Amino acid sequence: MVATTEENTIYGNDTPQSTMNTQAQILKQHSYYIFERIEGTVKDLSEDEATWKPCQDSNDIRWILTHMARIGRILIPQILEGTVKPGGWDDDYERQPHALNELIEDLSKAHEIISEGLDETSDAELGKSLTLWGREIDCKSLLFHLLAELIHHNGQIAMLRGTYKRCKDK
Ligand code: NI
Repeated sequence: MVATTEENTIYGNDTPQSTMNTQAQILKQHSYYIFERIEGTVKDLSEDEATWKPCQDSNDIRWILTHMARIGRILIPQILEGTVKPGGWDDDYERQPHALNELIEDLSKAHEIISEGLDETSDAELGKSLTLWGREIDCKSLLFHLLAELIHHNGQIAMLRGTYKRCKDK
């Protein structure tokens, strides 16, 4: 029997409020867009380029990539898994040496972990509040912030690569 419009309204949506994840899916699409941009920015990056600096006190691309890989591979998954420590981030990824290809692989793994994590995150969970550095913040705001960090640092890499190329081409 075909359900009436009235029945559809009442029973048609079998997704309970607690498992709805429309917002998480938008974040997943946004993160796809961000990681696609990053992939393009780091394509064919050489060791020489990764350690080049426009001035002595500048960060090089390797440093920025390490920072980004930590954000994508460690910090964002900690938010999705609910394992953020109230006292602050507790990993030491940035203090350990990583080969260039390892950093790029970690960013690609980060994309997978974040996509899968967002598939398993409900909108209700995104709205949950957590404590970081003694401040209350909801998961969604923290995810917005860290995804913005990735695109922000991606722009720095693009700028450094452009400057490197112009200096070498002289
Ligand atoms: Ni940063």
